Amino acid sequence: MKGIQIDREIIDMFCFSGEVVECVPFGSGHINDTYRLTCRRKEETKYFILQKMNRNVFKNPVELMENVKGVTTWLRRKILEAGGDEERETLNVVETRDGMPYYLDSRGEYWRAYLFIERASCFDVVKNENDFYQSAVAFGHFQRLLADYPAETLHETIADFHNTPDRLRKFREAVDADICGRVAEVQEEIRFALEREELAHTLYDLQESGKLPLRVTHNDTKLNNIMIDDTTGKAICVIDLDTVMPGLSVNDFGDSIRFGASTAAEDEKDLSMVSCDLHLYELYVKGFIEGCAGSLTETELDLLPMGAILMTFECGIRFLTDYLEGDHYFKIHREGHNLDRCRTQFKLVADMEEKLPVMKEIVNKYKN
Ligand code: ADP
Ligand code: GN1
Ligand code: MG
Repeated sequence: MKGIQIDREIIDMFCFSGEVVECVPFGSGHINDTYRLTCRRKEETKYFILQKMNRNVFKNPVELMENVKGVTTWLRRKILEAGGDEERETLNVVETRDGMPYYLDSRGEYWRAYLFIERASCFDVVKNENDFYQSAVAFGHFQRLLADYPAETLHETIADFHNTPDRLRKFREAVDADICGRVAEVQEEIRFALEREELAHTLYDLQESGKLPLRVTHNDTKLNNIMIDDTTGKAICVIDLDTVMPGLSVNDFGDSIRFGASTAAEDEKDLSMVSCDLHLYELYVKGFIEGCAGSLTETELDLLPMGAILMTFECGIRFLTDYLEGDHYFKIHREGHNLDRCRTQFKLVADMEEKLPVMKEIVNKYKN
């Protein structure tokens, strides 16, 4: 086998068609270890995704895979009813030889496999603005398809995932503990975060008081969690279903803006390059509202811009917390990577705070 050598024990457990001839690291996710496998049978070549799930992040991989199985089975049915292609429009779990959706190896690691979605791509920055618009329609539509999913059957894969006040509390703890001695060099960032205590509560409090409805949401709606068809340019499949849980629609909207409407990559070092592109923002507003097809309440629509600010702020404090704690959560590829990521997020927050009135006007333009 060419490329990375994965134990035969693991490869042989899954029902791949043909002989596995190559395994290469794949994608740019921050959480799981992702590989693309090439399988050959006679003249035919087929690809699969193999992932080692991140056990540090996902404490209960069995429950997580129950969610993924439940959601993908549900989506598959809806896609078939609509005459779609169920092998390309949703993730498809490849089972193990004993019919399980994951494999627990002898080292205690959990593995899973998916059909590889061919002739489609994921992007880390917007290369073509239509891709971004299409991703908005697809994320909105995804929420719509899951609107009547039995939410009570979903496990909470990460507790308090988008509980921003709790994220701020954990951040304070990391500052107080200062286990890596990094607090002194990030005083400006710490101040930026702590000044926004009140902001951190906005959406959470509205959720608690029942003014914002809990829906089945994706919770990690960045552009590289959606596959865009290479030929049609349509966003065909929402991937990375690890955090599908009850959540807020405004957070799904907001996380997409955080990542995709930025004029620079999430880890850009030159902060002068980083701002929120209002044209991309507008395209996303239009697409998301279309994709949700009338299902959002007036309050949700009004709070879409706040979702963008808060998801960006929350992500910034998560990166900074991880930096202070020694980079144990997000994968890093260089010294200070999480700090660089935090800085782009805070730059975006400041920019969006200034642009908030215009961001609201843009929503108003599309909301009726
Ligand atoms: P992470 O949680 O680490 O972000 P993802 O599930 O998002 O892991 O996978 C990482 C990357 O792998 C994705 O951004 C995408 O590029 C690629 N990928 C994941 N699943 C598939 C699939 N079924 N077909 C093709 N590419 C995929
Ligand atoms: C992680 O898994 P990935 O790379 O798609 C993270 C998100 C963050 C994002 C920041 C389970 O997403 O919450 O917003 O990094 N996922 C998890 O890029 O923590
Ligand atoms: Mg991902």
